[in-house]
Amino acid sequence: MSDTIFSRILSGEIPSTCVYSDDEFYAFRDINPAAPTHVLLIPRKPIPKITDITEADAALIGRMFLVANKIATKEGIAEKGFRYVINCGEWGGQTVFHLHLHIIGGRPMSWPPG
Ligand code: DGP
Repeated sequence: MSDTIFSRILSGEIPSTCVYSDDEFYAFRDINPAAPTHVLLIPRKPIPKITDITEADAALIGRMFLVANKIATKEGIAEKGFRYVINCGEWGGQTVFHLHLHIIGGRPMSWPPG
């Protein structure tokens, strides 16, 4: 279940550009950036999809957004505005089944997404 590209990034087997790391989370630059800033923030806990979280994960997910806000500020995108995206499942465009938050900014974002 935890054998995804991101578990291999977490183990160091696949190299990545680290943006943030602590005992619960890791953040790195997306290999295929959708904007000048595109960071992926993942919990070290291998939760496949956002719909798999339970009550036991509530505080973890809260802390994930606190970390994301710190990253957005450090990346210099918080003031102008940016976008958080969590894709869920096939129709949601999820390709890697290890929960991840896209932190995307550095240019104006269009809405709705395609
Ligand atoms: P999603 O479609 O929401 O599952 O997003 C997966 C993202 O992961 C996608 O934007 C590309 C990125 N990605 C896939 N493989 C790698 C990799 O090996 N390294 C890095 N840095 N990013 C990857």
